[in-house]
Amino acid sequence: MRYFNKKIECMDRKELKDLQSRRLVWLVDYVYNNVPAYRAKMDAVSLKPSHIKSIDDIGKLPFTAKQDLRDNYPFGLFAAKKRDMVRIHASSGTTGKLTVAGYTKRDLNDWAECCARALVCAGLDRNSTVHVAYGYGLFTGGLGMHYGAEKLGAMTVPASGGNTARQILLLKDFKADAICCTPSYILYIADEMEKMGVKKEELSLKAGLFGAEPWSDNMRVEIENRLGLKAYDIYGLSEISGPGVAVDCAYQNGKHVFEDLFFPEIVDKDTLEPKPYGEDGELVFTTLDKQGMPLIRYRTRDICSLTDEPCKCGRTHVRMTRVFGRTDDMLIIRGVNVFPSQIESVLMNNGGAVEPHYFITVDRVNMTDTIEVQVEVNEKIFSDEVGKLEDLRHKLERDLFAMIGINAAVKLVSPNTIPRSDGKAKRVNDLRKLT
Ligand code: DLL
Repeated sequence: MRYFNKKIECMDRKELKDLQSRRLVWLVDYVYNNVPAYRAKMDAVSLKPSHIKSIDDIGKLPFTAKQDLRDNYPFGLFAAKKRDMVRIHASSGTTGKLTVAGYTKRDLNDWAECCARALVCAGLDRNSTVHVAYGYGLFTGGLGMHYGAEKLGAMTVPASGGNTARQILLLKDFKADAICCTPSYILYIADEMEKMGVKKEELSLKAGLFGAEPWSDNMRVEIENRLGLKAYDIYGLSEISGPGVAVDCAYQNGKHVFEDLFFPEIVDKDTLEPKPYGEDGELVFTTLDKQGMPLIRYRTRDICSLTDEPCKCGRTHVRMTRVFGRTDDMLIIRGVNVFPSQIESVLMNNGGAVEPHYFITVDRVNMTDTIEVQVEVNEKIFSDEVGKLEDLRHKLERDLFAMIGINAAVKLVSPNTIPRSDGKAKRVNDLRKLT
């Protein structure tokens, strides 16, 4: 097994805990003295930096939420001096202002290391060619993976998103060993390859690092089959750094969280009480070594669980499951909580009859919530007789009812009708919010 930083990635857990403790003690003192908003939060609960002696004290610290970033927009949570900040990123949320993140040189170095570790997890090394098709710009995907690939010493292709025909040409001609993009974009690339008559064997892809949006194990199988590569899940968020907070290893059995830098907790999304490993809840991160914009107990809104079961790869850092929903993309339809990921898993469990391209519309008609799921049918089924399509539609409606407990109308649409994205896919339109 190969690692980018074996000493850290395979560190004995007791030693890792000591490292986390030392870093947390530093961090709390640092933010207390450099970020007025943190000082105010701590003062409000009469907490002094000296009260934090080890990582076990983390529960004493107040949470940080997206609203804190908005309230301190744009630079109010920066802890380092302006002259030491060297990079800004930002992500657009569903509501209002951008969420801004700022980095010092050391932060960029740590982040690049995380992405380099991730690439090694996916089996790459300095002899590899890495094609980065995440967007470059304020979004962290492109530049994050780019600097990671360079740090690894791989030949890096800064393709960015868009112009899919050219991407395919570059993949073919430069013989990239790996591609980094969203899971929805790689499927789009696969569709375009089919149209252009390019076979997967004409490319040299062995690995893909896919993330920035939720995806499922069924989607993994589809991607691996269509592209002939091994698909790794990579997780991250701009507030914490960007891609490379956690990543699958060769065993693809949960993403290792780089715990020397990001301390993960799972809390109950309503009571905010910490939950033990193995239980689902909201993922919370503390950045243990960041200078530019350190965050304490940042509520990601992502729902998943953690495990500290040993992993066969030898890495000792805990693993997180797939993100199976966000507290803020959970739809409440006729009082029932529904996650788009549940709908996706039903659609993808139909033996390949439908494509992983779907769009959910929620509306309110005569005071009652309605939900419609449009999904693309594969070419073969679409050209079959109408009776079969009707059977499929009824089956999907029954399966959806069994999964989510409410009736959803399914509309089968012809291949390639649902708009594709070269970045994060938009899959839900909740028209109720507009009224
Ligand atoms: O999406 C960073 C990133 C870029 C991660 C490239 C991986 C690859 P944001 O735009 O700030 O940052 O969005 C962060 O995206 O809170 C999750 O809800 C979601 N997300 C990111 N990775 C995954 C993943 C980047 N692997 C938000 N699975 C996060 C599920 C993911 N959701």
